[in-house]
Amino acid sequence: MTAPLLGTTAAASGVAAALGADGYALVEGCIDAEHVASARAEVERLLTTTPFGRDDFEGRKTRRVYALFAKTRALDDLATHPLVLGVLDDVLGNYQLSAPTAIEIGPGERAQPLHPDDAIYPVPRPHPELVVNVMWPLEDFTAANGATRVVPGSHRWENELPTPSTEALSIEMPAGSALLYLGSLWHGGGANHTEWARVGVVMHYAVSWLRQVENHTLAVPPAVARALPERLQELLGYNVFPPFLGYVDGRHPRRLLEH
Ligand SMILES: O=C(O)CCC(=O)C(=O)O
Repeated sequence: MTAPLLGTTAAASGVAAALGADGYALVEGCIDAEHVASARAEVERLLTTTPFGRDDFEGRKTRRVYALFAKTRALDDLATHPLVLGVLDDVLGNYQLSAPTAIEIGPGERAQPLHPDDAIYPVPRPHPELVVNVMWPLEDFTAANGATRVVPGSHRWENELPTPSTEALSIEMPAGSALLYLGSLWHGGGANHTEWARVGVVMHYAVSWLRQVENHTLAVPPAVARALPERLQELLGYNVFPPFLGYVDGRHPRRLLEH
């Protein structure tokens, strides 16, 4: 089985259609090698002070960098990539960054348990899509080094659970690709059987009427947020879901960033 490959000229509507059909879509060539290298260098820098995970879900040989937008500017462009935002406009409508995380799966790590990311919200399935993820591999992802695994079509499952015979597909993809997958899709990080760590950044978005998994308006100091592009400020939570969900003292939260 191969992943749907939409190519560099993929239009947002085509990617959204693939997400609806399969639960995931792979778009190669979204960022160039220079961009990958600068993002990778920054993530490597942050990883030097990042501990390993605390349980089997985070991964005991896996390191995760949270509060990314407080720590580096190298990933801002990924968060606001035009193709991604076009797909999100189509699939989620009003959305925000929820749990953006850099993930380094270390040598010897076991496969992460399969899960749907939207299970964190106590909303019975099926439901309208609440979450979309974008995995940005900062090096080539292979089945051997822990490529993200997906269960195609599982976004349509209601109460089914994976079994030992469930076929999870490792999405092999070159650095610079974007793997989009719905929050309702069962997926997980792969086992790393190589001697080298696998590094990627997952940008996790949720509809704006839900609570963000990470509280970015607290994680990113206002002095940092103030200097960011307006769209990124909105995605971090300086926004309302119309007409006024999320106001601060009766006003749009963007006002807090004005001098
Ligand atoms: O690292 C990956 O490939 C996926 C990680 C993931 O699904 C998660 O941490 O929720």
